[in-house]
Amino acid sequence: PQPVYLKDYQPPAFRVSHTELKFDLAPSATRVSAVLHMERHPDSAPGRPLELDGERLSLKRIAIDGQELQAGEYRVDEARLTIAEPPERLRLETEVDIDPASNTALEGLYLSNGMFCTQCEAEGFRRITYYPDRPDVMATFSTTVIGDAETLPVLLSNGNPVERGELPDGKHFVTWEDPHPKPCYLFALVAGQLEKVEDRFTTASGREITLQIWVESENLDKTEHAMRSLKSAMAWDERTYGREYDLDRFMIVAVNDFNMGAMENKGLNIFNSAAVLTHPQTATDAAFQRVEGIVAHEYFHNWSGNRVTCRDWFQLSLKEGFTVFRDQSFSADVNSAPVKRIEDVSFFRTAQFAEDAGPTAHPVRPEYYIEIGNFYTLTIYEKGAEIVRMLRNLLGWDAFRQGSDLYFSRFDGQAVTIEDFVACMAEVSAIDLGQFMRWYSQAGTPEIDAHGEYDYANSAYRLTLRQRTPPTPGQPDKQPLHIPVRIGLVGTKSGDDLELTLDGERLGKECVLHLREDEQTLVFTELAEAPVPSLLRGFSAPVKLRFPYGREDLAFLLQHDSDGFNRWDAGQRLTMLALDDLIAAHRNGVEKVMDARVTEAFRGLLTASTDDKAVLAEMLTLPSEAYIAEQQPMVDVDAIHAARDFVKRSLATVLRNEFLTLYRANQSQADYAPSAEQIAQRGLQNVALSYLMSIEDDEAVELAREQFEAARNMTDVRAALTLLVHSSRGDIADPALRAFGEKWAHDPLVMDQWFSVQVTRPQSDAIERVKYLMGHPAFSLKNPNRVRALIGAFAGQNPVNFHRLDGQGYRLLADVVIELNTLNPEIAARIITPLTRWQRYDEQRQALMKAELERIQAEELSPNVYEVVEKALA
Ligand code: BAL
Ligand code: ZN
Repeated sequence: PQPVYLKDYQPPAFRVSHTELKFDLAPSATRVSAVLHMERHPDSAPGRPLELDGERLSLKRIAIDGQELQAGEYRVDEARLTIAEPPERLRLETEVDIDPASNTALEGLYLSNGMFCTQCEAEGFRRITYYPDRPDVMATFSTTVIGDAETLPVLLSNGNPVERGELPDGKHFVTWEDPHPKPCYLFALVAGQLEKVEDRFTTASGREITLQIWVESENLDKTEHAMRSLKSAMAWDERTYGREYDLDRFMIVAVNDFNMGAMENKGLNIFNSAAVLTHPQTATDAAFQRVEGIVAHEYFHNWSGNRVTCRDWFQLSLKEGFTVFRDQSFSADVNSAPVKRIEDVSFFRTAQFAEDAGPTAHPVRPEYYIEIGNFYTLTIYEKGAEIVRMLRNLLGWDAFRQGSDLYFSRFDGQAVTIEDFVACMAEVSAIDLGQFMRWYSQAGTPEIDAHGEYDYANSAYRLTLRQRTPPTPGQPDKQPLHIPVRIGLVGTKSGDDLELTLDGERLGKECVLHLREDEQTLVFTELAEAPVPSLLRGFSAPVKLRFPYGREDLAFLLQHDSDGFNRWDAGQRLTMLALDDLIAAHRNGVEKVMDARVTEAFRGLLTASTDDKAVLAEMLTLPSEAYIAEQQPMVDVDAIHAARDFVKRSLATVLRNEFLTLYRANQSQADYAPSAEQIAQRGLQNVALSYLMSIEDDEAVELAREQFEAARNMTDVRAALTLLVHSSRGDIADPALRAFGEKWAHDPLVMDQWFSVQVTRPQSDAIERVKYLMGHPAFSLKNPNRVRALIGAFAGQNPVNFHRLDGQGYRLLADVVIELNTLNPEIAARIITPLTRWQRYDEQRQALMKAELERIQAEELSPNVYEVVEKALA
């Protein structure tokens, strides 16, 4: 497969003003008739041929302006249809047959549980009909869907329905018109036996919008939260960004087989059922919050993505980074803002940092790709969002909002670039963002080494920051970045933020340093007392910041930092120092000793009164094994597991009464609501239970058992079940698992949780369980959610077993990748990730992992898997 390069971008030779589609739906032979109204692009050189993308299409007819084309007037190969000498303006008609029933890749038009549905981003539309499948070709669409009236009573597409009727042979049709020009990646079609829940939203300007969520009938009771989230997101986007919805109806459809979380098709969002369906008894608090965030994310795309879209796929972060930033801000506003930031950063530093340090590291705007489907990554999405957040921080909200308004008004209806977006921000703020643009072109996580000294004689604090970005594949040398570092100085006597004076200027109690050079030194003067610096407050830039904090400093910041995020981070750093010692002790076979400062810090957290239960639950949560691994020069999965386990048990032993009190004080009573308050309370209850269960004494096991049996919400049921299954008490866990499996056998999303709970258990039989469960009737390799719940959870969240020294974990994953490579290449290329990180492990494991990658490489590979494996072995 050949790479595509950003530098080779050319505007399309032809544009499409209007697209007429007709689908005659049948599982194995759907006839797609297309009429494209086209004309040569003003920037195209005359004589350039007309090229239309098309894959797996069986061409039945082609005509221009009513004249059938003869052989020799066009050429078809496996990727495109070429017309060498087209007229400058033309009406191109094609008819093709496609086979949705055999489409297991879930790109283009496919069948899910007997329902027809589409996924076109990034390049799925070319599996539906011949078309210039690129985001800078925007057209209005009119779509007629024809299907069997009995088996396909509901026929949906983008926009507004304008006509419907009966047809011979028991068929019926609906015609949809979408008046907003859109690229074909936003096209959508759904047909099936669906039922809807309907609501209304009145926009700020008084327009009435019909909101519909379409689901299979058994899921009608699982839509309430998504609908509430949608209305709340619509109101938020009007309030916060001045963005109103622009069609008369907004539809969401839940689909069982879906590669992504959801898709922002114009007016017809298609959702993975896991990203939209919730019910207190079937979905955890985390799932409720994820649904809220994803519903908002897809809705927000209507402006940041659909009205203004990307010129080419290298600009993917233009819409994704901005939209993730928007959905993060929304979730922060409607829930606990500090907790949302802690969760996002904690995930980012675990998973995106690992991506940035691995063989598939790429800039937020890549320079080339083989398969764009491989670039729906944490770097494009989450790091892209951090870059937008930095812009917000550099400009301040008001100017940032002005920049956003300018961007939407200047480029409405256009397909644009990241430069266009940043230029709007520079224009409204008069800030030079030239150097800042390097954030988009340089891969890798920048590292800042900071050190500081208090000069007692002059009451001054001298702070030096040095930045460096390590080499990444293809980018050996890096330039300094423009990094906003938010700083406070906390007085060691008072515990308060000190007034900051820099070069004679008073800056208040917090400032943002613009780090642009390799090294910069600041001297804060007129300080009444020695400070401990609080750096990178709120994680003001996506970097690794090192400062030689002593453990007392961290314990101090944990108590006094006025920045909630940094207070939490101080606790994490303190725990990490203790974990580092314990990991070393484990490796050296030395007795492990718990750091009393950590225990005392936890005692402080448990005994101080707090009204922010959500933050407390985060503070009491130990860094995950994956996060700890990310901090180590070489990952020793067994030592990490043992060290973390030791910390947990030590804390639980010394603070057992405190954890018990916390548990009792927060036990669920009220009827379930996904409110911030209740979620925080359940968070505390279950974090307390997890400490108590780490000792596995009879009382704790009994508490978990009782909770499992009595709880009426999935959050509490699943927490208790997980703790039991991950304990050594098979006598209690096995019947609980059985009961759970029987109760929920009919609900695939709950069975996914049942799979995950089992395959993440640290005991040594995990691989055998994975193999056994792969034969379970509820499992199928063809369904991405099942694959993620079983294989993904095992390989990503069970390090001690995945990295077993007999190589069985690696072999299992490679076998699955090989099978998925033909079934669903996009999922295959994602699920392989843990194997690609082989450089991080010891030699023995490296050899085993590489051998599996080489075994995969020897297969006939899809471009998706080929690209990832080549990079991993380069
Ligand atoms: N555009 C793909 C799905 C999403 O990011 O919303
Ligand atoms: Zn998105």
